[in-house]
Amino acid sequence: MTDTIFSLSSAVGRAGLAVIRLSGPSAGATLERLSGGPLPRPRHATRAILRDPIDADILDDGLVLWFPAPHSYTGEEVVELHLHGGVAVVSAVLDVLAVQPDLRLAEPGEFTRRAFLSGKIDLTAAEGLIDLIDAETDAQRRQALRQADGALGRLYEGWRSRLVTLLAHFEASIDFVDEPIPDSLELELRKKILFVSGELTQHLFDKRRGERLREGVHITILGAPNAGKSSLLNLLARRDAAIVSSNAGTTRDVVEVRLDLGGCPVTVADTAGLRDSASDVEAEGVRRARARAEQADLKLVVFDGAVTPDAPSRDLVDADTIVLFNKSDLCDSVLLKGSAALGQYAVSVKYGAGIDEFLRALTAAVRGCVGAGDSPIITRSRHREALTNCRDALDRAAAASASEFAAEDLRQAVRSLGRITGAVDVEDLLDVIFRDFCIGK
Ligand SMILES: Nc1nc2c(ncn2[C@@H]2O[C@H](COP(=O)(O)OP(=O)(O)O)[C@@H](O)[C@H]2O)c(=O)[nH]1
Ligand SMILES: [Mg+2]
Repeated sequence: MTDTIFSLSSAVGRAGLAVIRLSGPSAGATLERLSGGPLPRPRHATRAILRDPIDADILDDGLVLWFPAPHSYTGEEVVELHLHGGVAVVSAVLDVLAVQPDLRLAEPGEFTRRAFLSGKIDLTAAEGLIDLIDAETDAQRRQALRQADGALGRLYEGWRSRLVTLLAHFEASIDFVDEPIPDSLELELRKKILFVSGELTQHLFDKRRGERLREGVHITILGAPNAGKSSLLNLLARRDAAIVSSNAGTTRDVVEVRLDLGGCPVTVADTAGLRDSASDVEAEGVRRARARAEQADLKLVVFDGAVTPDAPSRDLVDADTIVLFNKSDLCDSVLLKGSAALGQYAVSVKYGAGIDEFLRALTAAVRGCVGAGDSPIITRSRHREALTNCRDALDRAAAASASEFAAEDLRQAVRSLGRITGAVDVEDLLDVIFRDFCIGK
């Protein structure tokens, strides 16, 4: 028999309310024991005085909810205790639960793991729930909610069931050797396989927008020493995150801040000024700056508008770059001619001139990186890997020299999709996926 698990499902610490959740075959019986009465009406908040069953000592006066199986989050019997959120209240109730028969403390993610195992949600929905709890910005919240609702899972299951049907045709022809697939049907089947492969290719061609939204868009600030890079970082961060100084070469290591730009999470990195340096430490800083430039989703290349644009910075400008000519308070604006940049702005970071326009362009560029479309998109490298495997197997199937080989490749493709949603055996993946969950979820 499965254990009944319990845990504090709200955050630890002093608060107005706290929620303790129980799930498993003894959840209902435990509630009866604590409340000293019959089970309340299912799914209705009911007031109850909770007592220690051993000495009838009062624990708290709160609300309880009873979800009989299978109509609950986990598919098992579930009880929620809504308590006063004091540290002592919560620990008194947890202590009493810990000594009840058949009860034990839940492991992180165990409630959701049970929801998956009982078929309440698929793996992509479980991942969506983790993302929803971790979401820090509005766009992340929307993406996570869509995935938790099963949109991504439905897309993958749709492809999988189409492939299962195609596979059945091939398998039938293998089982009945006397009745090989007619050539015209075989051609038709292979066309359909290629069609699904094409849809997968389109789905994969997403510039990692979903993953970028989960992880945050990486922006790197680059430019010559003294151009105003650290000043720009501080402006974006609205605090003194990096040291600003008129001494060239002050910033040596990469300084990072995480912010919310128009609902999207971004990590902005300030770097050492690009120049040939006498000092080893500064040279290492320049090496790190260049490495960052390569990984960045977006680059902000800053020039001191009062001096001729330096070659090392100019060389970094590409289609993922916004160019800033800083210190417009000191000079007339110049622009790079024939540049591939996303945009060029004359600004004064110190005095605020031109900053609003630049911030609008930057926010639009960030949104472009993550895309805020309504269709479900890939949010994890695990999905991408499985989809790529699936697509490759489909292409092999379409080109296979015999039906047997086509069937084998199709089986692989079906299996790859099944591993994303958890429709096939994914025992080996569960620990990795649920590791990211917090306790009580
Ligand atoms: N006049 C003027 N000075 C600026 C402006 N932005 C930055 N500075 C100054 O330029 C110097 C170098 O700035 P800093 O942000 O440390 O540049 P970094 O070396 O590129 O990080 C500092 O003295 C800043 O105060 C600006 O818009 N106008
Ligand atoms: Mg600096």
